Amino acid sequence: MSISLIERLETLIVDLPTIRPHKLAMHTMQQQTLVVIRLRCSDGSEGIGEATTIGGLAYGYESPESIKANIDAHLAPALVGQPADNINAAMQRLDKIAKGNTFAKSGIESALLDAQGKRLGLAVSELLGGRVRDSLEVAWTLASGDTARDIAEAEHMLEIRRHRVFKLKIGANPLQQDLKHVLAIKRELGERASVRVDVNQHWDESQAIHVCRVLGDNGVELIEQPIARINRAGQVRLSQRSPAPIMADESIESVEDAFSLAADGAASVFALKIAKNGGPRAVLRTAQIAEAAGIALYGGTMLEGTIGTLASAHAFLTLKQLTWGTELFGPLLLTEDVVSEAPVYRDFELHVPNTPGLGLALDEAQLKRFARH
Ligand code: MUC
Ligand code: MG
Repeated sequence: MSISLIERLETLIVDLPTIRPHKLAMHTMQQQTLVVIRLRCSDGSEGIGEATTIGGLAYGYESPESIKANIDAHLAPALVGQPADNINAAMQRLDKIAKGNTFAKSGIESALLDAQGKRLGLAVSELLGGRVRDSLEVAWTLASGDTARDIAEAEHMLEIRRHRVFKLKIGANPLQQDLKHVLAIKRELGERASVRVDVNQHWDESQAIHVCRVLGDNGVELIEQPIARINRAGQVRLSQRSPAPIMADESIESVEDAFSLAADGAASVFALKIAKNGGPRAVLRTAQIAEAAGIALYGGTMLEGTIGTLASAHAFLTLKQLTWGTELFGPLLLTEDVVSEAPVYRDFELHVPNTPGLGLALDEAQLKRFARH
């Protein structure tokens, strides 16, 4: 007999300001929008989760508004009255009534884990089998849209020892302009930093074959999702020919995608994102596929705030290998957040406390201030 039942699942859309516009190939973010999920249980425990995407519907198939609507109308009613402490049963129930919707499911799975962790007095990483590290290297994304400003930003991050790995968002500009931008930054930072690029699917194979070679030959260490996710054969060919490893990001929209990518040999690195897999437990299934296939791992982000960032971090703390580190910098892109304590970034790493659940508390006043009405 379960001692705790799910009583209510509440969703709240929160709009938060960012430190500067964040330019991606498909969208320029002027703010970030989170869907905060509160899971109330009959034993009085509460779980917090977050479901966050980028640019409304510009990045993925779920928007903050559709996430909220689908949880309110379909996912929450399926869970009310169910045991709160059986996460397998709850998530299997959601998979039965809802196809896809991995962002919404990820927020709910995070909330279930947070509540269970608080109930048992265990950190989520311990619930997931145990952490093998306490901190994670965190890359920073240079995406101001201006080369000189990006260089100044990188120099500042090196100086304050917050980041020494930089991901450059490219793909929106003509190829030669993007190349000039990346090579100028790499030349300036030299061996002091690792420079990588994320193209967000904006090249075609004929462009990518040439540019990946130039980037790799000039010290760019990793190339993320250069071509469209649907061009699987092209990605296989590119992976074989590029001197720098190709990382799959948009190509992975489910654990099943991860399996077929691995089977096809379409990437030598996977970006792990809880939102694209359906939660911190689901993302570990993708990690296991990668490990079995000899594919390296990177801890990705959908630029979540602190809740989603910590939910990701707890999963990544348990991994055997995380060769390419993480990019869990979402909270640092925000000037405001809805939790009472900011996460700790120090000496190039995010340090994750080993306290019950996700290890955070909501700031009710901030939640009220930034909630969309
Ligand atoms: C993406 O495509 O990887 C992650 C970091 C960042 O700046 O954008 C995201 C999305
Ligand atoms: Mg990406």
